[in-house]
Amino acid sequence: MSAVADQVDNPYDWRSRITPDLKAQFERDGVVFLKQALHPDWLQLIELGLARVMSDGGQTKHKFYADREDEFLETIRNFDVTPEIQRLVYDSPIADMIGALIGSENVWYYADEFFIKARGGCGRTPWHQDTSYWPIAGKQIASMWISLDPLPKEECLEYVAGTHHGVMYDGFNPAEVSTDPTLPYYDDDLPPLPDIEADRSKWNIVSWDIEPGDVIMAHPSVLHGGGQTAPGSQRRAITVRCYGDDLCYAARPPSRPIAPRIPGLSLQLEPGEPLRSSMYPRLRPLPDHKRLY
Ligand SMILES: O=C(O)CCC(=O)C(=O)O
Repeated sequence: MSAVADQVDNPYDWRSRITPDLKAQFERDGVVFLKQALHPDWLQLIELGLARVMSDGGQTKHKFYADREDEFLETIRNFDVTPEIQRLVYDSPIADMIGALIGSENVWYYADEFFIKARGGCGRTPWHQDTSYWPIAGKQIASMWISLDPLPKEECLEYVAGTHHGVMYDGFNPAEVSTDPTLPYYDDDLPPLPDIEADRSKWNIVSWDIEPGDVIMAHPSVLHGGGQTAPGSQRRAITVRCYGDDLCYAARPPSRPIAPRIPGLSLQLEPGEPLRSSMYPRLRPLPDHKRLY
């Protein structure tokens, strides 16, 4: 088989998957879906990383709906403490795919998060935009959402297409999600989140049936939220977030810390400066000290 035919036939060759149409869709909707884009080996690595995170008492498990039947867990910046997630971030095609989608040859790591709904009956991930919590501005950033479990679209992460072009709302308050998932985080100058669940028909909600190996890539300013798990189901997902050249530091309301907290960042950077910090290592081009050959 010729090299060109091989590229087109091999779904795991990311170069043939990030097409001009896909990039145009990302620009328009802020979210795209790719079937069978990640080789099962990368999923195995995520599974190993998740097992280490769950047995690591030093990695904080944040609880949504704490101590209720619908409780689920989230862990953030697993990269900092988990060799499997470091390998995933440096060695897998995730950074290449995000770089190609956002149009940046330089790619930096922003964060990763596990969302662990380990059984049926775990609650909804509240609707939100990530950028409300993050000290950034710019277009060249995307999160890749990867589920280890097959899911029907109702249990997948859902997005309101195009909302990255609109208003930046306040975040939800993690401590109050059991009471009202639209209660504001900063309660300062950002408008409160709309109650999307109250009338879903008013919003252009998109989601997909998911098989392991499928991925969703989204701009973090797109409103998104996640379905409950059905009885007998589980949904173990990781999201990996990377950015490119145009991303800058930006201030957020002073009433609450950004999430995750990055103490010292506001002492190093002025609003509008490129987001450069030892917290955000370069992934592409791969630094020499990360080359294995
Ligand atoms: O998986 C989830 O429920 C939430 C994911 C999320 O908010 C994200 O990827 O930004």
